Amino acid sequence: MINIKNDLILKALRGEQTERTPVWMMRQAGRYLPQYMVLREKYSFFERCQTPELACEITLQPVDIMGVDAAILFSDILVVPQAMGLEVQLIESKGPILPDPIKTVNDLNRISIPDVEETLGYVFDAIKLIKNELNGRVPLIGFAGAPWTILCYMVQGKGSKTFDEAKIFCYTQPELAHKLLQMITDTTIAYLKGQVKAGADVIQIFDSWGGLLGPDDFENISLKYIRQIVQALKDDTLTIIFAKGAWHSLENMAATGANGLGIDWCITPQLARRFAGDKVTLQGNFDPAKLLSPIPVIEAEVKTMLKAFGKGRHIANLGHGILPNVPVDHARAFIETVKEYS
Ligand code: 1CP
Repeated sequence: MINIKNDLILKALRGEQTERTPVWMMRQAGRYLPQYMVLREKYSFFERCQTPELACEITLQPVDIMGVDAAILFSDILVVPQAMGLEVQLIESKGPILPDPIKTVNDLNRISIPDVEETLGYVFDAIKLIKNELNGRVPLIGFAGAPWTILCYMVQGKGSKTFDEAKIFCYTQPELAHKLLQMITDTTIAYLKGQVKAGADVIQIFDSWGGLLGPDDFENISLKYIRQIVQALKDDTLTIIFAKGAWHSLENMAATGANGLGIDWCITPQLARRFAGDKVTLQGNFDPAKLLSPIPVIEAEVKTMLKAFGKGRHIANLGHGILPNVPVDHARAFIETVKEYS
């Protein structure tokens, strides 16, 4: 085991005191970095995910270039439906396409709970390589999509603002939907345990579309399954739940025993803290579009955000992924302002 030199994020998640607020950015390995664009031109998306050397190089780019306090594995949440037997294509400028989505019981018979070593072993190989290359500089965050967010893509077959087909599937065929959600959950638990075994120090669960559900549906369709994942991992690693837009359920999310909760910019840090209680670390919540402001504005707004969170139990981050059109020096101003503030 290599000792982690910069363990600010691990300490913050355990509720220990840190000399300053740690910082990373969701989607920090991506299109805003010219070094990523070079590899994007040479290799297809899944080549980049499935070749451990490429995934490793891309994962390390923001650590080397931006000086963030954590690395996040370069991969995608949609490798899980792919491993379960659904075809996933990534079309440039169109986003993900699943040409044969799940609509009926017959479709469910086309997929299975896979052997994760066999189908996702390339991710575990990438993690081992990344841990080696990081050599203890910063912790490595592994991740998966929340079962509801994965169902969204498996049923809708593509990105959507409303995921109405996925919702209708859950509302009109609940038995089938819960069967699918449980299959995704079982696959995800095995997958994340594999990531931890390979060396991931923290696991984040991305429920990007959690906010499309009302509070009762969020509990029944999403949190019920996230809870199973957090429970299954709690003795092995530190966990963060990021359910975008689901601020109404912060109290219930905190009760899962997760170490951290991600919040977006549509809730104040003060209100999020009131809902979540004081036994969990909050992560967020800078509006990613604000990184397009002039640098002095970014610096002032970041300080306002840090003040609102107050001291301790906070990991600075964006409220969702970084946008591809953000200038690198603006993203760096975000990171540097957090690092200098104390
Ligand atoms: O180069 C490209 O054009 C590919 C764009 C891209 C990238 C860089 C996709 C396609 N995925 C990724 C990597 C990725 N995806 C990471 C690792 C990199 C990092 O964070 O630094 C992570 C954590 C994800 C997670 C992911 N994929 C989420 C959850 C987080 C979020 O942003 O909400 C979701 C919803 C996806 C699906 C997906 N994959 C890719 C795109 C463009 C999308 C979104 C599609 C949509 O809008 O519905």
